[in-house]
Amino acid sequence: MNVPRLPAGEPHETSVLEVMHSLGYSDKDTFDIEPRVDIGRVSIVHGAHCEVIWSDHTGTEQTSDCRLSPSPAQRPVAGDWVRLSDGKITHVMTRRSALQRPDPNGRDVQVLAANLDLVLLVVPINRGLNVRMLERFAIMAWESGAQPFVVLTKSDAARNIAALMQETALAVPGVEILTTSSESGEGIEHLRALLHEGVTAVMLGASGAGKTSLLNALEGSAEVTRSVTRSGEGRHATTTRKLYRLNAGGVLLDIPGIRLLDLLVGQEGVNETFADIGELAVNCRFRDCAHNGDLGCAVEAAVVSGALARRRLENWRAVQSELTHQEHRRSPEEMARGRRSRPAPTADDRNRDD
Ligand SMILES: Nc1nc2c(ncn2[C@@H]2O[C@H](COP(=O)(O)OP(=O)(O)OP(=O)(O)O)[C@@H](O)[C@H]2O)c(=O)[nH]1
Ligand SMILES: [Mg+2]
Ligand SMILES: [Zn+2]
Repeated sequence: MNVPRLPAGEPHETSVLEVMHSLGYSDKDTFDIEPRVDIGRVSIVHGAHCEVIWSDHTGTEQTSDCRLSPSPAQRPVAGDWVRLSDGKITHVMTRRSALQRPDPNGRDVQVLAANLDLVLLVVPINRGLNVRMLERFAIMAWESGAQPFVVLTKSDAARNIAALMQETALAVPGVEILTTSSESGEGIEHLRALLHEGVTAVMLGASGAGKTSLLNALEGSAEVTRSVTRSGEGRHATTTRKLYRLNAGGVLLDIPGIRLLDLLVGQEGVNETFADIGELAVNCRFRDCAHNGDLGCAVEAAVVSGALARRRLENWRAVQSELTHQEHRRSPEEMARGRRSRPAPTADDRNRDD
């Protein structure tokens, strides 16, 4: 455990820690608070500027509008801890977790939010459950290094909730599920209890899933929400990623809706989300079994015996092929070279001096 090093007997330093705690600082953070060093947390990034909430050395809370450095390595996102000097960001602390998706240019990744404990998978159930979407959000959450947690929304307008919860549990095994309604208040108290001091959570969900409404229900606040079209296009209410400090003591990031196509698929996240298939695969004859007509495949045998839903395997295959496609997109050189056994050198490889 990483206990912040603070000199004893200096009352103002205690207040520095208080401000830090109100910003979500916890023993999971791997940096120390040093005397006379200004540390803060990025609450929102807009264009070439970002807002940082920080404590000066007397423990007085400050909010600064900081210019971003043009170097991408120093480019903070909402949730980042930063060191400041004269109101300028001098250092972005190493992230202990990060929610990422493919960059719109398709070749890189974009960090959406940093230093998270919980990723709330916000999925509406008023029109049934979108399993494909839920699975992909779960993959993205597992990849982030934070704990996924499913928040099913709009329960007031849903039917057959027990069946939907069962379907959810099958899609994301091992992940806790909570049903909520921002209209009736169902589940809001439970959610509030989850978001206590020291917890940083982000809401991941499609546009119109009810993320901002949850924030309002939790806080009694009135951030603007607006109905969205069925396709989720064109009328996104939330356009920035922003960190809110909750009355419950925790910190919650509200981000714009994520489209299915924008999701980052990673092998680790796939393995966690499809842990049931992984368990069965232990008994496949070949270690690299593709569970697709391979000899001695235990996964396909489970589908035949009824132990595994066929749809589950089909979804796994779809995600696997997306993963391959994304890897190629991120590495066009490799694609151009065709299927050679040796992967194309990455920038890191080229910088090695061997
Ligand atoms: N019936 C019902 N409708 C809800 C509930 N929560 C949200 N809505 C409605 O769903 C619509 C979208 O809600 P938002 O909270 O703006 O959704 P969002 O996830 O923040 O959407 P983006 O900001 O675009 O990502 C609004 O019309 C809300 O009134 C709920 O618990 N029950
Ligand atoms: Mg919103
Ligand atoms: Zn197999």
